Formats: sequence, C-alpha cells, structure tokens
Amino acid sequence: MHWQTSRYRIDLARPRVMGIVNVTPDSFSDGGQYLAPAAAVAHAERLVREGADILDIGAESTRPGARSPDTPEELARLRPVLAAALTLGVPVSVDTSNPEVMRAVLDAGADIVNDVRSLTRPGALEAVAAHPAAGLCLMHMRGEPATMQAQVPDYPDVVAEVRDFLRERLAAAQAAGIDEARIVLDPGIGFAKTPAHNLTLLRRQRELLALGRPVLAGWSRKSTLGGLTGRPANERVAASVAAAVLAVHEGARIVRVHDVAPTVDALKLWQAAFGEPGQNDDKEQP
Ligand code: HH2
Repeated sequence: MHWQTSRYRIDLARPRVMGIVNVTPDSFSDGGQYLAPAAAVAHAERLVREGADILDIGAESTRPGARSPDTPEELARLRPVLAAALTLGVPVSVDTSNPEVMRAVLDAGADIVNDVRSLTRPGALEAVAAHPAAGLCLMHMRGEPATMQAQVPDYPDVVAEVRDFLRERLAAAQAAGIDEARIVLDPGIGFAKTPAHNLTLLRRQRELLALGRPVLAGWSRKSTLGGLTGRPANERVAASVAAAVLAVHEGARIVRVHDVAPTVDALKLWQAAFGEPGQNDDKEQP
C-alpha cells in the first residue's frame, strides 16, 4: 500500500512517523515554543534527523478554546517554515482547514493537506482537487474544536460513527475528483471523544481498514494519556510511544507524534517482530 503525495509516493510497507511542527502560540503541549520561524525550522530539522518520515506543520491550534488565526496570519506563520521544510528531503504536510491556506501552501509545494475538519469548509474539496497529486488526510471530528469537548456526543457505537463519517468524506473527496490513492483516514483521537471512546477506537481500529485506505493515528501527548498516567503533557512520552506502537499493531500505517526519536526506536522493535521482512531501513522514494 502507498500514499500518493505531491513529490513522494510514500511506501507504507513500513509504518511511518509524521513529526509535528506547531507554529502556534497556543497548542496544547508545545504552544509558543516554535512560533518564531527560526525555532520552528530548527525543530523540523531535528525531527528529520531523529527519523521523521513526514513533517506536519500547523499554524492553528485545535485545543478547545484556542483562537483561530485569520488567513494572512495563518499564512504568515506557515510560509517561512514550509519553504525551509520543503528542502529537508521528506514529504511535508500542512495541518489546516482553511481553503485559501490550502491553495497557497499547495501552490508553494506542500505535499499533503491534513484537515481535522475533513474538507468540510466551502471550497476545501476544490482546493485539494485542483492539485492532482497532493496527499490528503481526512479526520473524524464532531462539531468545532472550541466546543467539542464540552458537548461530547453520546455515540451509540463510536467506531461505527467514525467509520460511517470517514466513508462519507472519502466518497465526497472522490466525487470532487481526488484519487483515493492520495487519501489516508484518521479516527481523530481526542476530537469530540471521551477517553473511553478513544480507547474503543484503538481496540477496534482495524474495523476502519474496511474502508480500504491507510489509517493515520494521532495519540501523542493527548489528554486520555494524561488521565491514565496522571502526567502533564510534556511528561507523556512513554504513554505516547506505547499508544503509537499499539496503533501500528492494530493496523495504523502512519503515526502523528511530537516525540519522534523514541517513537522511531519503538517502531523498529515492532517492525523487526511483526513487520514485512526487508522493510527495516528504507526511506520513501521520490
Ligand atoms: N491532532 C491534533 C492536530 N492535528 N491531525 C490529525 N490528522 N490527527 C490528529 O490526531 C491531530 C491532528 C492535535 O494535536 P497538536 O497538533 O499537538 O495540538 P494543537 O491542535 O493544540 O496544535
């Protein structure tokens, strides 16, 4: 199985690590640390040295209560970091829901759009469809980040809800002309979900593979892990690495993480024990 993106066709025979670069003042675990472009670029370089297969750059926090930047502000944060990241030899994703931002970053050469709102904003499907090879991550969420955790839906069956939602968004993307080879699907851990919902999605994650596309999972430092361990966000590395390995064990092919180095090490063990032979040290080919 492969993930088609603008410059790279990512081979998913080996699980891939997407390293997070948050160019935000207010992200839940590292807000403000990389708002200065030079700090964000240095962080991106470090993640690649640590073995990140993909970089995901975001300029809007989805933390409940975070303020959304307007288009010029979001682009001003993204542009310098994207330009530098595009020289690092790995595919670069941009985490945005804003169709104008999608157009601008795809024109600037971004490889992937990662949208926590699954291209539901007017013009978003068209913005991604206009770039014939760009990759796309569609994620499940109910409502808006600002309020989603205050009014968590009472899902009769959270896995069925997530699967049906992703099936509908996958169909909408294909109907807009986006080839399914470009698309990966994400259960949206922590987005309008209780800890019990998140854990059910991990246990039954394989049910999402019935949709026929690779699964991307983002557990890194999230509050479910804080609740289980009693630790603040910057001390959730061990739990985050465990969650990444479990997600891969249950069929995810891409994990979105803050702590790249320990995740890469842990997945080497998974790969050696459970992966396809001969897939231990390749880099994706352009
Ligand atoms: N989680 C966050 C942001 N973007 N994208 C995908 N596809 N999947 C996720 O699980 C996901 C995501 C939240 O994490 P983070 O970027 O660290 O925080 P913030 O949104 O506060 O910047």
